[in-house]
Amino acid sequence: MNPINRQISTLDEFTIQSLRQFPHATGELSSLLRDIGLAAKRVNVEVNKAGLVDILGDHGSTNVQGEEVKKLDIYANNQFMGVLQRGVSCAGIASEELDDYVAFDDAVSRNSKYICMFDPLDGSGNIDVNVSIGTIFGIYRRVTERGTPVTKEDFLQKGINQVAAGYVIYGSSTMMVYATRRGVNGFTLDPSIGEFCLSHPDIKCPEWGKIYSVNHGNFFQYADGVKKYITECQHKCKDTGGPYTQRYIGSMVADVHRNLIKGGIFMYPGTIEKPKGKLRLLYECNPFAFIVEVAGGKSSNGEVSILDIQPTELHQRAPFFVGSKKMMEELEGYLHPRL
Ligand code: AHM
Ligand code: MG
Repeated sequence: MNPINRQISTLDEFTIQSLRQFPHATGELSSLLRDIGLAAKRVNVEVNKAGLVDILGDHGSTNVQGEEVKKLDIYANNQFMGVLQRGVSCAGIASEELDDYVAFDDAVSRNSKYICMFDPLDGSGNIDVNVSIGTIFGIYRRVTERGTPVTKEDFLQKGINQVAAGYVIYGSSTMMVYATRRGVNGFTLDPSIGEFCLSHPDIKCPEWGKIYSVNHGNFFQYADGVKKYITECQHKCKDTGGPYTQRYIGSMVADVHRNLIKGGIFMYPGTIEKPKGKLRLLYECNPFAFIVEVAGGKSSNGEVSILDIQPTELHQRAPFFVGSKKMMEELEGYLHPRL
């Protein structure tokens, strides 16, 4: 086909097209995903000129709206919270950047069906060195009555209850990837039209991969089973008989995105100092566990699927293992050896 005639769906077209298959759908989820896409585009503009911030204005200076120049993760948090609050589908949010959840308290929001939890700018420590960073989000149907303000109960849901989850990667190109129970699809931002366009339809995580991603600096702090598995990764690979390849960017969005596409395993285990590891269950682990499981992979905290953990606190942490199904099963063999 002549490339000029090729039709590429934008994120909006794709979500509306998906709606047509469900005549009873209200369009609220599509509208929420569009809001997230809009916030992502705004954050992308700022992330792309992050290196210029000190040149354009030091902290303490003001921007064109007369507001103080804020750290990018606060900026990102405010963008995501703002579009969701102004939208018509979200009754409240919880964010890695905020101490408590926020119940949107206007009549439209109180009537909305969904809540959203997000890490507005994951890996933000990497901004200064121009390494890819990202946004992570999980969307749930509220469990309290519509028409009332959301409560903590709406946020302390198991990951398995997610209706959709996704991430935005601000990388060599900017992509938004989201999953619903029906599949995982990836959209690349076309800067010439300012739209996310479907570039990676129906993503499946390969059953096997050759990549393992873990912070080796913590090796001696890990449990014996994890150490044994990492050592095994250094010795064998199912396909080639050689060792697996180690890749660790230190930006989970970039690490898990690569492993989702190419096949691989990502691990952030508990350590002696921090038995629950570093990553937040609600904002980081649950969305990625959902995306990778929908794509055919597996997730675990070392005991059960991440998606089966009943949260008790908004900011609780969990050891996190996620990736290709067979590699995860291989890992589980080391964590729970049969006697
Ligand atoms: P953040 O939410 O403060 O940005 O931290 C999360 C990030 C992940 O993206 C990444 O996988 C991890 O921290 C890296 O941590 P470490 O440097 O301990 O390996
Ligand atoms: Mg984070």
